[in-house]
Amino acid sequence: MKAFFAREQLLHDQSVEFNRGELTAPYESGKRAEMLFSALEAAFPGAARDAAEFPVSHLLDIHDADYIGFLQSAFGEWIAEGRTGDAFPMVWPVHDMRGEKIPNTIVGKISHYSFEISTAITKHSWISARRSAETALSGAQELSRGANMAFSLCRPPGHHAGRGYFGGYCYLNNAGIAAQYLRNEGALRIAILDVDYHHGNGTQQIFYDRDDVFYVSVHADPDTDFPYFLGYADETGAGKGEGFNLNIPLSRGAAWPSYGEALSHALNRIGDYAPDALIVSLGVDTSAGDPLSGFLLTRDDFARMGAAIAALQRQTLFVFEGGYAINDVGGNVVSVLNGFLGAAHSTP
Ligand code: SP5
Ligand code: ZN
Repeated sequence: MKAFFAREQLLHDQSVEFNRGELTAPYESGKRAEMLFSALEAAFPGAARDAAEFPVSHLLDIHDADYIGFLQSAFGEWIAEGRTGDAFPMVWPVHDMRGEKIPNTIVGKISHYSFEISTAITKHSWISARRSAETALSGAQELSRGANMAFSLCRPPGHHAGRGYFGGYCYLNNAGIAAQYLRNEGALRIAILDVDYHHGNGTQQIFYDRDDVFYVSVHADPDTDFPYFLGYADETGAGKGEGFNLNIPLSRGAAWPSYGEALSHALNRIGDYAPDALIVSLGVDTSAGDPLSGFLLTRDDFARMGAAIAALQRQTLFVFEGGYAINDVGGNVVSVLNGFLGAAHSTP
């Protein structure tokens, strides 16, 4: 197994996060990626690889050009207007307001290109987000060269980022960018299995009208959990993409019996689709004890998850997403990968 990582991903460093009506330390920190990297090095000696660099065209395959331009210049514009802290969005064009407008000032622009208040643009967000996408691309390239599996330690995460917006700690849709890379390399059908606690609203949006990328997500019911406004079971795709989006929302408190059943259903549907490759948006914020989540998966459950995924017998790229119990993240990810590799070894 190769595990891709890029040090520049640690540079993004948000000062505070607005949560529960309070300013808190950000849940999504560089520390969690550093600790995960150490756990991977200990569990899989020699597996670590530096992410390669890729042309920006791979980002433009998935994201709007004006959004990519905005991400690159936003922090500079914010500082040029005399501000000193991180660039936070503050106002959104809801309901019948003029959502199509892109105001000229940075405060207006940052609102146009975002959807929620806990995620800011900081001095190094762009470089970290770009290297995170390149970390996913490096894993995809490994698959295109014939590897059975790879792990991409992406940070910041990606699945909440849409074609033209950031939020939920995400700026670039790493899994989506990797999926399109594999399509460009000749794969006909890609499945994305999203097991993060939260629904991947960005990934769903990007592929909603496509039948060549099947998005399947098991997540907390958006009736009670972020991102609230997408991720319901009746969202099944549109146009050519009808039938190629599958949401399986679960109630808070879900543990392995109900989670495992939902995962089996998801994997059966992916098996029927017969994808050339599988991308797993691997959030481990489903862990019991995660500060943002309400699911109750254990270390052993994560190994069961890995084994269940391996049973599909597809080329598989794991792309890291959420997971905020920083002392448990490494062990849980290693458990998924060991579950996958153990099951892979036991089949010829
Ligand atoms: C990639 C990813 O996992 N993004 C998650 C973004 C969630 N952002 C805000 C969640 C607010 C949850 N409220 C805290 C409840 C604490 N008990
Ligand atoms: Zn999450």
